[in-house]
Amino acid sequence: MAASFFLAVAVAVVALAAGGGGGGGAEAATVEHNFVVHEMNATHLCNTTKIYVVNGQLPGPTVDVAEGDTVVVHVVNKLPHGLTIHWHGVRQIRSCWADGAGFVTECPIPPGRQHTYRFNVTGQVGTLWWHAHITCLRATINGAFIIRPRDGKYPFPTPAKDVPVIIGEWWQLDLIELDRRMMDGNFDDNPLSATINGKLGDLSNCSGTVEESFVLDVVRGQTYLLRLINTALFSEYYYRVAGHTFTVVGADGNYLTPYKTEMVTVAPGETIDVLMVADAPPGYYHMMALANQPPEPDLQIPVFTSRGLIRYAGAAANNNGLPVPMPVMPHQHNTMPSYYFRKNLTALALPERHRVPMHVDERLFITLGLGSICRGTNKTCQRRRGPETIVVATMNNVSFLHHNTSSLLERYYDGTSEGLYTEDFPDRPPRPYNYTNRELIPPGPLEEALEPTFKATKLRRFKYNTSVEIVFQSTTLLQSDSNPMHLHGYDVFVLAQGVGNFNPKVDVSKFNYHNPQLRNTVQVPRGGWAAIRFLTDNPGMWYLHCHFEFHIIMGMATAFIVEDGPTPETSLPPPPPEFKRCAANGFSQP
Ligand SMILES: *[C@@H]1O[C@H](CO)[C@@H](O)[C@H](O)[C@H]1NC(C)=O
Ligand SMILES: *[C@@H]1O[C@H](CO)[C@@H](O)[C@H](O)[C@H]1NC(C)=O
Ligand SMILES: *[C@@H]1O[C@H](CO)[C@@H](O)[C@H](O)[C@H]1NC(C)=O
Ligand SMILES: *[C@@H]1O[C@H](CO)[C@@H](O)[C@H](O)[C@H]1NC(C)=O
Ligand SMILES: *[C@@H]1O[C@H](CO)[C@@H](O)[C@H](O)[C@H]1NC(C)=O
Ligand SMILES: *[C@@H]1O[C@H](CO)[C@@H](O)[C@H](O)[C@H]1NC(C)=O
Ligand SMILES: *[C@@H]1O[C@H](CO)[C@@H](O)[C@H](O)[C@H]1NC(C)=O
Ligand SMILES: *[C@@H]1O[C@H](CO)[C@@H](O)[C@H](O)[C@H]1NC(C)=O
Ligand SMILES: *[C@@H]1O[C@H](CO)[C@@H](O)[C@H](O)[C@H]1NC(C)=O
Ligand SMILES: *[C@@H]1O[C@H](CO)[C@@H](O)[C@H](O)[C@H]1NC(C)=O
Ligand SMILES: [Cu+2]
Repeated sequence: MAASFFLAVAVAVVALAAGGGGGGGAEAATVEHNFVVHEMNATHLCNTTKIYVVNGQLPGPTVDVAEGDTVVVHVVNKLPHGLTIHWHGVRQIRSCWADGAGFVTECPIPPGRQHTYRFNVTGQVGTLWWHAHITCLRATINGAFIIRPRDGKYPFPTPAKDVPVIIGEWWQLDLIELDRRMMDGNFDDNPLSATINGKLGDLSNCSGTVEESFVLDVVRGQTYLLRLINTALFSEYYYRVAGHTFTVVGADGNYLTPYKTEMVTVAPGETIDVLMVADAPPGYYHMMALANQPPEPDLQIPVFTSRGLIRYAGAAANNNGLPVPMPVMPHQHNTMPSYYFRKNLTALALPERHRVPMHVDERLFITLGLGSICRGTNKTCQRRRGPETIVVATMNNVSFLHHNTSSLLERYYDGTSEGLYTEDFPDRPPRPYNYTNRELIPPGPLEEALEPTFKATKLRRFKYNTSVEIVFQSTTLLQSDSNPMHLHGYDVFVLAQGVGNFNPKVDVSKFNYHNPQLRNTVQVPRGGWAAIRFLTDNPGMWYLHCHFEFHIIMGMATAFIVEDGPTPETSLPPPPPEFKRCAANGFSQP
């Protein structure tokens, strides 16, 4: 059970603020939460382990706001280590200080201390989420962040009920220990199971004890809005419900053109909103989340699934003796359904939000892959997954060196960045090669010359109001994963995606300027590419990283500096009075 201090925590205080109006809807409110982050014992698969949670809940509390509201969250850190909370997908316009990216926008809240995050939610509607953004803690410290339309009107029939469906993982290993091992290039650890809303599901059992399943109660004829969120550290998931279909209506806090499908796919960091009509004969139906992964010769992880249940009101307890239908899932090695699913999605173009910049000021081409560095202080070492190397992840052949005593934003703001980072993140790969050649995957033989790399904190600076185009290219260097790339502080237009190597001569003609999706997380296909465009209209220090936890820890990350514009309204304000600088949090900077 949760410790007693949890009982003293008020769940949410909603207070009306002055002003607001807008769209004839309800007035803007201040939504206030207390998050007490603490250790808790949990028992799964016959083993009691210590986990890290918010307010005794797994998943954590839902933040539920209307567009235009102010959010205030008081975080009390009762863990024995540092903590930050990131508001994943919230644009944080001119409030970069509240972004909660550990050592990027703030130094972590020390054990026993508290911090208040305060920000506005403007111009976004749908589902986002929040999570710890330090080490691997986000596996259990996470929750849904729902933004409702200010006027209460959806561009689709109002659902009877909406339900977060959080797909995650159950880790038996301590998450701090997991982080330490991954940083050392050790990738032998795996979760024990996938979870749906924290439940492992009845396909998992031990000593005859079956794990609990997530159950969704429905009434025949009603429509449900499922808010899917992938909080997993490792995998992209396929999700289906037997006997039912979905209409996809949103993703990452933006509406989509309604798209009918039997299956959705959601990568770490992404959210997908779907409508599901309970239109089947009353009874029980299984839902299923299945992780996909590249086939061999890529290194294999176990197959992760979680099974849940749809239960119709009035259904006989024994389902009239009939077996409960199971959805038919793709093969776990078939990653193409993910590609086709995303290709079929377009934005529900809103005139005030959907102006794709038609010119490009800065063009980047960024390769995503793995590499290796020598263990210890050796300058040369035996490559090809030998004991002398540490496998790392790279963007344009730079493996991001994460700092652990300073905040990049603070040092940028203070003008004291020298020695901490440089601003020479490369705009293109230093050494072009056949990025998707299968012979770059061990046993090779082509990877040996390309895998040596290095660690450095290289950032990229942009002037305010710059139109940036980036083509991300997933490579097969050492492995052939997809890469869910997440940019803080922005939604980006996804102009196109493709398999194989990006070829500007052919592929630019496929760009969708009319109604491209706006996403904060862009799944760059396995062995393929994705092209994005955005306008630098939000000054600050914005983390850009892969949302596979092992990739970010290994260095598939950088940060974008967006300079102030010409006016106070286009500039990053000073840190708010309640903001705690690194020194105040006990970090002595080099
Ligand atoms: C978890 O269980 C251990 C062993 O029974 C106990 O010492 C510890 O106090 C428990 N922790 C919490 C947070 O309840
Ligand atoms: C939120 O919006 C209000 C009203 O526009 C403004 O006064 C306030 O400074 C904003 N707060 C933040 C943290 O951006
Ligand atoms: C229970 O989990 C702990 C922590 O990961 C692990 O060391 C131990 O071996 C597990 N015990 C069993 C019976 O699986
Ligand atoms: C437990 O799991 C195993 C393997 O998945 C399965 O074969 C078995 O039927 C399950 N047992 C129960 C009681 O559900
Ligand atoms: C849309 O999805 C269907 C079914 O998966 C697929 O056959 C089709 O190719 C997709 N459309 C596009 C444009 O990718
Ligand atoms: C460093 O290089 C030497 C000579 O090649 C080798 O014997 C040693 O094991 C290497 N050290 C590490 C940590 O790989
Ligand atoms: C902090 O970073 C330094 C240098 O990058 C590294 O040597 C050290 O192990 C890191 N400490 C922790 C606790 O991660
Ligand atoms: C690149 O590699 C792919 C996959 O192995 C291969 O089909 C293609 O022909 C190669 N392209 C070039 C230009 O060598
Ligand atoms: C990365 O840079 C290293 C030199 O630092 C070089 O040996 C290697 O071939 C490069 N790899 C790629 C993929 O560019
Ligand atoms: C941004 O730049 C465009 C021209 O590229 C200009 O028309 C616009 O006024 C600028 N906006 C701001 C806020 O500076
Ligand atoms: Cu990645």
